[in-house]
Amino acid sequence: MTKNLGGLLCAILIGFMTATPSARAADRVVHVYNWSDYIDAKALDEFTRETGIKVVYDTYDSNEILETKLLAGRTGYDVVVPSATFLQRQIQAGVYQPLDMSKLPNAKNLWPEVMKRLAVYDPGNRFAVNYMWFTTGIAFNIEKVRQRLGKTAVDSWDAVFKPENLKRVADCGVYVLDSPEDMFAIALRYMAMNPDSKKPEDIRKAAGLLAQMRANVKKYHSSEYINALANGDICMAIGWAGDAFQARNRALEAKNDVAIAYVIPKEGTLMSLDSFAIPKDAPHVAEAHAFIDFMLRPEIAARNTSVTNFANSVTESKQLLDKSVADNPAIYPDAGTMARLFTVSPYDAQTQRLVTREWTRVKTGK
Ligand code: N2P
Repeated sequence: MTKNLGGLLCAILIGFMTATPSARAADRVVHVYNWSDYIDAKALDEFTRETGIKVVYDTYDSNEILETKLLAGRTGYDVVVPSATFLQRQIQAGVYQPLDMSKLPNAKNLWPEVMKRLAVYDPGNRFAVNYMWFTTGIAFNIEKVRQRLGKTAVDSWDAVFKPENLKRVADCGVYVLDSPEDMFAIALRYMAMNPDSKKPEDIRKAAGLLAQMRANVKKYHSSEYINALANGDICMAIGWAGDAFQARNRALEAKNDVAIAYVIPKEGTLMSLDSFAIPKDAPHVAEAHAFIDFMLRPEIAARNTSVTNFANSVTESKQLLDKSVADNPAIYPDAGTMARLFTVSPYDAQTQRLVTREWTRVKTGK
């Protein structure tokens, strides 16, 4: 009896000891809100396996969606990934908490050049660390576009802004990013105006150029173009670099004879920086730091870039990448390409209202 009781107690004790760590692990969670098609899903599993922290992962495809939630507060998110201009005004609106750099030892791996560029939006790099940086350009189906534009090379924004060009490719399907910040900056640059102009008359001129595209645009959307290009449902998209290469790779995997290319037009384009930040009311601050720090490990950053084809800013990760990614100037721009890239600053409230109104008019005609 005593012996049996001892055995039972022992069994309970062993059961308790083995159950406790997993029970504790189940308690730890981090809620991440990130752009769609922007991470290696296996990195999330690995993070959970290693730290015991479960990841609740949710996605969006527009800064406006993220901002609406952040400004309403109590999102429940622990980690979000705004673009730099939005980050700046969200910092000013007080929606973020400063990062605890002592909890981010891997931040030492960040490329100083990118963090310097980010500091323009987040002085002193207090609220954010960079995740990815990239350009906005033209992704297209090589064969279908060649059939329609002939020898006209797609190396200029002329391909989309000259009505006669866009009209010729309209029948095979054109998507445009539903991202006014990108589209206004690019239109201004194409018209040889300051891409960062906040003058109402400049914004209206850019809206005029953008509005004349509407008849030839199948959809304004910021994520569906990846599959639509890969499937051959559309032949051209104004989109983000990594997404374009994901479309190319999905088509290659499907062996469907669709070949996709991406160009940074010669007139130059917008360069954007997407960064990790922690909302002020995040429920799991320690877990948020653990998550961000994990993503800053060179081998994890390299895997995220290999899968998404977006450039990360972890210096040591570049040597771990396949040469086809690391040496692709459309992913990691070389000095010559870099010189053609520009960045913009956030819209003040009044300009934002004008841009929102004009963008609706561009898309709907009303
Ligand atoms: C990922 C798009 C991220 C770039 N699909 C836009 N911030």
